[in-house]
Amino acid sequence: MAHTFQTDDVRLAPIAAKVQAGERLTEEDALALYASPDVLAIGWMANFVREKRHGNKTFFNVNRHINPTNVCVAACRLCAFGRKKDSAGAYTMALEEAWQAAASGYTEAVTEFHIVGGLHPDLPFEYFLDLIAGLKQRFPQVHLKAFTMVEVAFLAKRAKLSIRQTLEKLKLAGVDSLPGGGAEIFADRVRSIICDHKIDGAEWLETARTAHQLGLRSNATMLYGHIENDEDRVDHLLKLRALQDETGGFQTFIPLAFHPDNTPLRHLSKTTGMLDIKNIAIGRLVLDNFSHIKAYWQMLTPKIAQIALRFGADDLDGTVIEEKIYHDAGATTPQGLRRSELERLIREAGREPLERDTMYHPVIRNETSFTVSV
Ligand code: V47
Repeated sequence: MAHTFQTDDVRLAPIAAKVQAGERLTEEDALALYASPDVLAIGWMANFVREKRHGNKTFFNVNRHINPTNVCVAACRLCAFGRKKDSAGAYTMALEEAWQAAASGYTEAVTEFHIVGGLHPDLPFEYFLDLIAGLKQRFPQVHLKAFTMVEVAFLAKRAKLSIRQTLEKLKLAGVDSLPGGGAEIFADRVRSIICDHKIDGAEWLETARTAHQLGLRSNATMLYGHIENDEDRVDHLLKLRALQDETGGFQTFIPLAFHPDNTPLRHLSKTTGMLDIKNIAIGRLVLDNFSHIKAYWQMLTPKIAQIALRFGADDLDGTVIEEKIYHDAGATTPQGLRRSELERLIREAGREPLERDTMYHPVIRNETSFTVSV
């Protein structure tokens, strides 16, 4: 690292000493980081950790999002994607349609399908099992990262199964890992306002714990920039860190910037660059037991995500191809980025692009084929 640590903020010097000594940060440290405007000093520390773990390596993948339905019994105030069954714009893909969506524009390059959707009141559990089994049959080499903890808990209730049984059946059908959505902010006070119909924070964590016990790895998200405060964010991070100590099952932490447009919270302001960068950096610093911090370019914009690569992030997510959840909420980012565009963003940040599969194995490509090194 070329630069030395500098700050005028007296709260940060002892934290920097801990970071350099590889010591775990406390709740008070995390609150001091959020309270400080010295984003360069915070970024220095996060970059120190990031480079110690990954050097210049920056990960991305070639993936496609599939959202089989936007019909949702929950009416979360944070969401612009969900629709009631009979309302305008509601859709539910027939299985054939979902498989076709997966195939549309499909090339051998795709290594992951990211599959999430609404909590549909009528679709039987078998629909989801068949959806997954059909995808596995048609695209056996593609990793299926499917269903948030919230969807799993909902499917369990609908099928009158335990969370464990539900996850076992999903795994048997072909689910390879779980995405990190639905975590939002764990604090009840916030959850009761932004997503009161969802499982609570403790249930989200318990579902993740069960998934990890069954050998299914998952990601974890945190939605920021709405009505939460610093204490809520720190509480969220510490709960994730505690579960990771126990299971080691989380792969990546993804701070998600709230997009208010077209949601019942549309009166709130959009997040700022400072808040975006601080959440990446503080996530990197507090979650010392997470391997990866993802700057999800769809949410942050490619420009902020690129800067984040020098503030703690080591992953940009992927090509995505077709995104609905944030675009319904007013995101103006492109629907997808080409592999070459992701590589350019990474190279121009002075980093080394490394295509990965979902499990962070390197993907080696030549003109006509690819192999995943395991
Ligand atoms: O859980 C919903 C969020 C999440 C809005 O695991 C919103 O690799 C902003 O979790 N503004 C789903 N955010 C997306 C998600 C995700 C994305 C990329 C990669 C991975 C991964 C996971 O999107 C939801 C919720 O927190 N969300 N509505 C909104 N208006």
